[in-house]
Amino acid sequence: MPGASSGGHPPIVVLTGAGISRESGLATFRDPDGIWARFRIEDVATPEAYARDPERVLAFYNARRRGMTADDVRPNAAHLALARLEAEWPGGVTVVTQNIDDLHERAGSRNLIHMHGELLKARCTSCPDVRPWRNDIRVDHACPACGALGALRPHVVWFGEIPLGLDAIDTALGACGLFVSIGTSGNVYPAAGFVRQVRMLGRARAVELNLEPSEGATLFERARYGPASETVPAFVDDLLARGLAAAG
Ligand code: BJW
Repeated sequence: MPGASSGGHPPIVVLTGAGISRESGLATFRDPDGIWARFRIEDVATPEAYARDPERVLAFYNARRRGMTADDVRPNAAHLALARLEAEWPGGVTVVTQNIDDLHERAGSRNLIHMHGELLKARCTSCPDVRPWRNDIRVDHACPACGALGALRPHVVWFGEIPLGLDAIDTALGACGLFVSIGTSGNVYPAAGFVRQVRMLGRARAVELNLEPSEGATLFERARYGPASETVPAFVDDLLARGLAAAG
């Protein structure tokens, strides 16, 4: 029985995607008004695009960084509910986010893995330096650590690059008794494969909270559909009141 050995409060892994930040004012990728309706992936989100035209790629991310740091972009009720779950759930909660915004940490989540990186950091392609970076990155910037010119890039994971934190994610998925996927379309791997991974291990229940059924919807045992700002707080209240029975 999932969670039977841990008294109804087994470790939880929550996977989040762009949908959780939409009601904070940040666009998703694949919705009709999403980022990929305005930009081609091949132009802005691959290492080849950056090698070919770094100014274009940096401009894309500079604009998104400015959007993300706007005064009216704040954590919404869904981010806050996940931070409350982490604070109150006895079995421990790991949030694995595909998002490069900082809304989970601003809401108070601490056990957090940014598998696709963080836009408020820059990294150097000439040395191992990764550092907080809130301003535009320009092609003529020098790396503050090694001095290399034109080597700074956003600390994000593009298509064809290996996501971050995969060992820690594997460990968390292997130990969890509940997997919750929130606001992700299930199009991008390896994140899209996590639900299959936990179901194959046979120890975890899997729940989807999304606006609509995702690509992998049939792999989840339970689903609640609606805006994250409503479904996530309600699900968290239910979990904290009834334990794993809320996911059954
Ligand atoms: C709401 C809502 C509301 C809206 N409330 N919900 C063929 C087969 C299988 C795999 C591959 C393949 N060919 C290539 C691959 C691999 C490739 C891949 O998956 N490609 C697919 C397109 C097929 N993956 C990679 O290259 C990854 N790396 C990799 O695989 O390395 C190899 C490796 C892996 C493991 C071990 C060893 C080696 C890297 C992927 C990098 C993705 N990067 C991006 C850009 C990051 C930086 C940036 O933000 O610009 O990440 S792409 C983009 O998609 C971004 C997102 O994190 C990611 C996922 O999108 P997400 O979050 O799901 O958003 P949407 O818009 O798709 O969905 C939003 C959802 O929310 C929708 O369902 C809405 O309904 C919902 N919603 N409003 C609740 N209010």
